[in-house]
Order: sequence, then structure tokens, then C-alpha cells
Amino acid sequence: MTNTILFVQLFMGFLLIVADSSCPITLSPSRVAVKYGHSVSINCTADGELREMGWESPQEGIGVEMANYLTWSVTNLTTEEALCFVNMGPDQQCTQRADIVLYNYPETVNIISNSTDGFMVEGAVYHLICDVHGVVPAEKVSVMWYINETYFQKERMIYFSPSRTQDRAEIRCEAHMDLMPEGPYINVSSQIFKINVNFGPEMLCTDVTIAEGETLDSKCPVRGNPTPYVEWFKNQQQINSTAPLTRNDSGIYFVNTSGLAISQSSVNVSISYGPELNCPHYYYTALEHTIINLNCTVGGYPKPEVALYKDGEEVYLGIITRKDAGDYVLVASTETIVVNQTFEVIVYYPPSEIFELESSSFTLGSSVYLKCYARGNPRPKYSWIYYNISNVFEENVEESSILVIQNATTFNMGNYTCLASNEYGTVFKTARLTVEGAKQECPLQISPERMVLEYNSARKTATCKTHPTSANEDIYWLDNSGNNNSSDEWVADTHNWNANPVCKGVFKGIGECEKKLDFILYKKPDSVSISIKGDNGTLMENDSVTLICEITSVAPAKSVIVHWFKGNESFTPPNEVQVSCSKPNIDEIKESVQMWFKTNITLNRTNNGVDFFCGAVLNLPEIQAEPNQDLTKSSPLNVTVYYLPSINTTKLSHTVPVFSGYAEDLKCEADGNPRPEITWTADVALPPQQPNGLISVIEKGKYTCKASNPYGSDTHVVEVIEKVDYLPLIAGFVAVTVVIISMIFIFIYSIYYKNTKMRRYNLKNPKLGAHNGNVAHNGWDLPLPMTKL
Ligand SMILES: *C1O[C@H](CO)[C@@H](O)[C@H](O)[C@H]1NC(C)=O
Ligand SMILES: *[C@@H]1O[C@H](CO)[C@@H](O)[C@H](O)[C@H]1NC(C)=O
Ligand SMILES: *[C@@H]1O[C@H](CO)[C@@H](O)[C@H](O)[C@H]1NC(C)=O
Ligand SMILES: *[C@@H]1O[C@H](CO)[C@@H](O)[C@H](O)[C@H]1NC(C)=O
Ligand SMILES: *[C@@H]1O[C@H](CO)[C@@H](O)[C@H](O)[C@H]1NC(C)=O
Ligand SMILES: *[C@@H]1O[C@H](CO)[C@@H](O)[C@H](O)[C@H]1NC(C)=O
Ligand SMILES: *[C@@H]1O[C@H](CO)[C@@H](O)[C@H](O)[C@H]1NC(C)=O
Ligand SMILES: *[C@@H]1O[C@H](CO)[C@@H](O)[C@H](O)[C@H]1NC(C)=O
Ligand SMILES: *[C@@H]1O[C@H](CO)[C@@H](O)[C@H](O)[C@H]1NC(C)=O
Ligand SMILES: *[C@@H]1O[C@H](CO)[C@@H](O)[C@H](O)[C@H]1NC(C)=O
Ligand SMILES: *[C@@H]1O[C@H](CO)[C@@H](O)[C@H](O)[C@H]1NC(C)=O
Ligand SMILES: *[C@@H]1O[C@H](CO)[C@@H](O)[C@H](O)[C@H]1NC(C)=O
Repeated sequence: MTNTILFVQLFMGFLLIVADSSCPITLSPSRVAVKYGHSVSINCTADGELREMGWESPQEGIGVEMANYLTWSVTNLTTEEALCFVNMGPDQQCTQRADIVLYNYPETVNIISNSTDGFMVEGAVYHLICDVHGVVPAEKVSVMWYINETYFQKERMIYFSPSRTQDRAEIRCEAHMDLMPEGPYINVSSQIFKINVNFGPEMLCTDVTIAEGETLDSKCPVRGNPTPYVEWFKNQQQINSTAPLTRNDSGIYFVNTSGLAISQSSVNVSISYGPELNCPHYYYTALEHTIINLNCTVGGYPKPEVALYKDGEEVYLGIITRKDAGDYVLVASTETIVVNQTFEVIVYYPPSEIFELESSSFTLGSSVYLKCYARGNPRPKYSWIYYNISNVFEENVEESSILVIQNATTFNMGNYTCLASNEYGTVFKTARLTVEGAKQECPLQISPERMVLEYNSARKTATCKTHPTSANEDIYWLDNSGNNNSSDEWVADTHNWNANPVCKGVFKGIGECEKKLDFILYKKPDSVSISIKGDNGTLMENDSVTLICEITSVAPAKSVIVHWFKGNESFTPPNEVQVSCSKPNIDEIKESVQMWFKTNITLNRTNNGVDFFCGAVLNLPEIQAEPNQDLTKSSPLNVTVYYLPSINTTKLSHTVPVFSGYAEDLKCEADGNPRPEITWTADVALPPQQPNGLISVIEKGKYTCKASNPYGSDTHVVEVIEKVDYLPLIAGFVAVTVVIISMIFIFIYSIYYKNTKMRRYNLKNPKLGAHNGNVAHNGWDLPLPMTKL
């Protein structure tokens, strides 16, 4: 800054020096601006000395005067010409022209245009001139144009093409003249030039979409200046264009306009509305694998986009599955408007397969739980099929059903079927409960379990019931021979051999099973007889014969037992007993039969003359209360067994001594059937034979005994030898010995007798005599005197 100032000062000094050197005149003020007709005064000073000086000017010029200074004054200045001069010497004159700016304000500033009264047509070109009148100095004048107080141009004449937005714009121009610093700044504005821009009528719509409720007027106004007169037609009918439009008003309209000009145009009007969304329900129900008809209506123009959302994701509802259940939002949207509606989808489906129900085995006495669960909508109802006894309970827990078996028994074995059903279907599953190592029991009880009746006796009844008790099970007797109306009773027919009463039941969870009544119809034998086979008249010892016990009309065959008797004693046959029957299959046959019990025995002599019996008995505990009563005995069979003679040698030794003079008896005894004949022969003279095979021999020799019967003979030889007679000697010795022994014995006995006699008599009660036998009977005080034991 200081540098700049210094520069200016230096420059001024240079100018002064130049002036000084040429001309010492100083004008004060050096420069002056004066309004036309106003006064001005300029002091012309030479260099302080008196000089000849003067002023030349068309106004108030001053002739040469001697002065230090000379002041030129004009009161009504009209010229800019004024010159101060100083005569410096002869022919030397220096002058200084006064720097005067004479000015004057514009008299008028007008806008001149070729539009009439400011009326302009949009787009046309008009010129505007800013006409500044009476201003001095004219060349110093500049022009500024304003439109609505906004500067826009500076030319004195401008070309202007108005737009409709400039309708009623105010245009003015300003004339400016800057005479500063000596003079003023002149700023004069013209009058406002108001323009009126005409255009139209202008219909901008050709193809238009108008929202429902709006009007043609508002959406398709006809622009124009002057305001046009507009008539709308549709189908040759004039339309009230200020009436709100409805969605049915789409179509082609014709518009007649008259304003700046008259024109007709056609407009294709579409009415936009919506989107409108209307679903009839807030929830929909559908069966799985079907299609839901949401039946929602979507309206609107332009056509809205419709999308379905579930959990924030766009979805498509096709064939419904259970996963599709839930809340949905249906959204209809155009570029600007979004509407939505929520609804719920409920999917019905039949129960799924049953889970968690599995076959298993349990231990007796434990608790068993069977769970049945199936998915389904609506929630399935459960039912069970099983053999229903009192320790089984059903419990519905949440969405499942539990079957509880407390203290399980073998009767809880079986099939357990769970059914799950809803309106749309039923599923079932069967689990089997077993006990390891146990068999399925048939829950039937027949009472009595066994029925033993005599043929032709009174009828009796058996009942069949479930056991353990269970309701509503189907029980019947299979044998209809004795069937009663009541299905659980069976009446025995004691004439029917073939009754086979079976009680049958059909049980849920177990199926069919049956129990047999152990029904026995018995008949005691009509007769029993014993015979022997192989008896061709003579039965010899060691013959093998067959004993046959025949029993007639007995039942049941398998229960018949035969007892064999020899004499009055029973015996067990040594060999196998063969049983045969008049009908085959002894173990099965029920009706009365004829039976043969055969056994082989080997005969011996002890069987001779013995009565054989057989007796039949039924081995049925029920009729064996009195065992022997029921034994049906045969009549006796008297067996005769023939056998060869045999001599009893124990009584007859081979050598027999005889004392001379004494006779010796020889007795030959022989066994045999028939009784053998005994004959003695000898090599000496045979003494006379006595009956019973007895002979008395005296002579020594060989004696032969022969026993014979029709089946054979036996012989025995006895040799009789002679012996010396020592008998008297021996007899004497024996007599002496006997005497000695007798004496010793008597002696010993007499000592023993004395001792025992004393003791025994002490036991006698001495009181008895005194009391005359009248004593209390104390049990041990017997009234009887104790006698010698
Ligand atoms: C100034 O001069 C003009 C013409 O020279 C004249 O018409 C005017 O009356 C004068 N004004 C006065 C105040 O003298
Ligand atoms: C002109 O200048 C002189 C000398 O400087 C002075 O005395 C005088 O008063 C001035 N006159 C006017 C009108 O200023
Ligand atoms: C006005 O003047 C301009 C320029 O001179 C010319 O182009 C235009 O046609 C004129 N307009 C009228 C209505 O005379
Ligand atoms: C001219 O004068 C008017 C009115 O006094 C003023 O509003 C305008 O700003 C002036 N123009 C300039 C360029 O100074
Ligand atoms: C045109 O419609 C507007 C609005 O409905 C109504 O006010 C006006 O009276 C109607 N004009 C005629 C001519 O029906
Ligand atoms: C759909 O809705 C219409 C009208 O709301 C009704 O007549 C029709 O029966 C509905 N169809 C179905 C499948 O719900
Ligand atoms: C099982 O038997 C009990 C008692 O008799 C009865 O209350 C229950 O309904 C029966 N259950 C079934 C599934 O039959
Ligand atoms: C379970 O059953 C057995 C025999 O059936 C019986 O003795 C026992 O008391 C039962 N226990 C319970 C807890 O019912
Ligand atoms: C068999 O009979 C004899 C006599 O006849 C008799 O002594 C015997 O005691 C009887 N035995 C039986 C077991 O009856
Ligand atoms: C008995 O003996 C006969 C002949 O030797 C034989 O055929 C039969 O089978 C035997 N019977 C028995 C039961 O041993
Ligand atoms: C068997 O018969 C014989 C001869 O006929 C007879 O002697 C015997 O006493 C009879 N035995 C019985 C036990 O009847
Ligand atoms: C032989 O006789 C004796 C004596 O009388 C007798 O004890 C025995 O049993 C008889 N023996 C036979 C085989 O008969």
C-alpha cells in the first residue's frame, strides 16, 4: 500500500515538474463538474508573481490583468470552454484549459417498443429501446435493463422474446452517468413497462393418466393468455371438466379451446385408482395338497403389482403343504402406493404316521408305557384296540395318547393298535408286547376245567368266561351238540361220545384263541373175562402162554387200567402187556370199545390150580374215591399145569446104614402133575410096599425108587449098608451127661430163686388190710393188692 501511494506521489511530482517547466499556471479546482445553468468559479494562479493573465471563455471571459491570480466566475454556465492564460514574456504565453464537465440530468427516460401497449406474443421478438432524453454529456450515459427488478441487459436497444412466465413482467431501464468525484452520480429510471405475454390456448395432455377424484381441469388445464374458453366432449357429450373423475371415465376426449386462437385436440384419458385389495377372509382353511382360492380382488390402474409375503419373504402359494400354514401379507403396489392385507392360512391334513409306538418286551410285574403320537390338523383323536383288562389305562397327554399297563401280566401280551384320526383320515399302528420266554395266554377260563361224567348220567353244565375279566369280548362254544342259548354255558350231553367242547374267544389285540374243556364221558365195563391162549388141553410147565383179559364196552379206552390177580393177590406181569382195542387209536377214541390186554407168561408148577383173575378200572381221579368198588373183576381162570415127576432127595440120601436087627424106613416122595406113581425095585428081596412110597428095609442092598406120571419118570437109587450097634453105649453116656447137666442147672437156679423172691414180695401194700378196701381212688393207689408179676 505505501508503495502504491509513493508511486502516485512520484508520478504527480513529475507532472508538476513538467507543468512548471512549461507553464507555471495552476487551476483550482483543477477539475470541476457543473450542472448546466449552475455557477462555477475557477482560481487561476501563476507562480506567485504578478503576471499578465486572463481568461478566455464564451461566457464571462476576462481580459489581461496583472495579478497573482485571476478567478473566473460564471453564474449560469452553459459552456465547457474556459482557458486561463499567462503572458510569460513577449510572445510567450502559457495557457491552461479549465477542465470543466458540464452536465445535465435526463429530462425523460422512456421505453419504446414495437409491441402495442406491452402486449406480446410468446416467442415473438420485440425490440425495446431505452430512450434517454436531454442528458449531458450523452456519451457518458449507460443503460441498464431490469425485468421484475432483475438486471438483464445493458444495451440501449434490446431484442426481447417473452416467455409466458414473463407475463405481467415489469420492465424498466435506468440511465446512468458517473461524474464522480467532482460531480454527481446520476441514476434515472424509466417508467415501468408492463408486458402482457399472450400464448395458447395450449393443451398439454394428449395421453394422460388422471387419478380418480381429480378433475380434467386440474390435470389437463388449457393454458393460454388470454385465458381460453374450454369445452370438453366425450362421445359427443359435453363434459363438466370440474367434476371429479371416476374410474369409468377413461376414454378419448375432445377439447375445444378458444383464446388467443381456436383449436381442437383430443386427449386419451386414463383414470388411475387404487391399488385396491380386498380379500374376503382373515383366515383361510385348506386341506393339504389342495389349492387355496384366496379369492382376493385386486383393483387399480395402472395395474398394481401383487406379491405375497410370509415372514418377510416373498412366497407363492401353490399346492398347499402343511409348511404353508401361517400369517401372510398380500401386498398390492404401484410406484407410489402400497396397500396390504394380512390373513392367516390354516392347513388341514390327515394324521401322519404314528411315531414312538414300537413293539417291545417287558418283564412281568413292571409298568409298561405305550405312546402314540401322530401329527395332524386338526389335532388327531386317539383310540386304542387291545385286550382291555383292568390294569390298562389310557391317558391323553398333550398331543399324544399314552397307554399305561401297571403291573404287567402275561395277559397283557398281545397287539396294541393305536388309531389316530381326524376329519381327514385315520392312521394306525400296531405294536406287539411280549414277555420273554412266555407264551401268549388265552384269557379264557372254563369252569370246571375238567368234566368227567358217566355215560347216560345226568347232564352238567360248564361255563366259559374271560379271565381276567374283560368286557365286550366275543365268546362262544364250538361244540354245538350241547349248546345252550347262553353262549357262555355248555351243557354236556351224556349220550354223545363225540362231544368236543371248545370255548373260543375273539379278543381285541390277541385275536382268536380257544380253550378246551377236558370233557370225559366214561363208561364202566359191561364185563371182564380172562382167558389163556395156547391152551391146547394140556399146559406144561415152562410153556409160554398168553393171558388175555377182555373188557367189553368201556370208555375211554386210554384210561382203562387192568390189574392182574393170581389167586387173591395181584401181580405185575413179568412181560410187556399188549393192549388192543376194537377201534383204532386208543389214545383218542372216546366211545365205548372192547379191549384186550395180553401178556405172555411162562407157566410153572406154582401156577397149577391157581385162579387167575383180571380186573379193569378207569384211571380217572374223579371216580376213584372207592377204588375197589370200581374194579370190575373177571370170573376166575383155574389153570392146570402139568409137570414131570421129581423125587425129593432131601429126605432120601444115597447111602442108608442099617444096624443089624433093626429095620430102616425108606420113604420115596415125588412131586409131579398128575401125581406120580411110586414103585420100588431092589437087587435083593424087596419088602412089601406100603402106600406113600414107604418101605422098611433090613437087608443091605441097592434099592431103586421110580416115580412116574404120563409125562415122564424119575428114579433114585439108595444103597443100604450094615453097621455095628453102638447105640446102648452111646445111650448110657448120654444119660450120665444129662444127669450131670441137670444137677448143675438146679443148683444155679436155686441160688437165683432165693434172691428174686425177697424183692418181689416187698412191693405189697401193708395198709390195704387195715382200711378195709375203702380208699380214695387216686389213680395210682389202686385198690387191688399188688400181686406177683
Ligand atoms: C442563463 O442563460 C440562459 C441563456 O443563455 C438564459 O436563458 C437564462 O435565463 C439565464 N439564467 C439566468 C438566471 O440568468
Ligand atoms: C485565488 O488565489 C489567491 C492566491 O492564492 C487567493 O488569495 C485568492 O483568495 C483566491 N481566490 C479565490 C476566489 O479563491
Ligand atoms: C418489432 O421489431 C423487431 C425488430 O426490429 C422485428 O423483428 C419485429 O417483427 C417487430 N414486431 C412487430 C410486431 O412489428
Ligand atoms: C438508481 O436509483 C434507484 C432509486 O434511487 C436505486 O434503487 C438504484 O439502485 C440506483 N441504481 C444504481 C445502479 O445505483
Ligand atoms: C361441474 O362440477 C362441479 C363440481 O362437481 C359443480 O360444482 C359444477 O356446478 C358443475 N357445473 C355444471 C355446469 O354442471
Ligand atoms: C369369491 O368371491 C366372490 C365374491 O366375493 C364369491 O361370489 C365367490 O363365491 C367366492 N369364491 C370362493 C371360492 O370363495
Ligand atoms: C376298558 O375297560 C374299562 C373298564 O371296563 C372301560 O372303562 C374302558 O372304556 C375300556 N377301554 C376300552 C378302550 O375299551
Ligand atoms: C402285581 O401283580 C401281582 C400278581 O398279579 C400281585 O401279587 C401284586 O400285588 C401286584 N402288584 C401291584 C402293585 O399291583
Ligand atoms: C388169600 O387167601 C388165603 C386163604 O384163602 C388167605 O389166607 C390170605 O390171607 C388171602 N390173602 C389176601 C391178600 O387176601
Ligand atoms: C407172546 O408170545 C407170542 C408167541 O411167542 C408172540 O407172538 C406175542 O407177541 C407175545 N406177546 C407178548 C405180549 O409178548
Ligand atoms: C382148580 O381145579 C382143580 C381140579 O379141577 C381143583 O382141585 C382146585 O381146587 C381148583 N382150584 C381152585 C382155586 O378152585
Ligand atoms: C422134600 O422133603 C422135605 C422134608 O419133608 C421138604 O422140606 C422139602 O420141601 C421137600 N422138597 C421138595 C422139592 O418137595
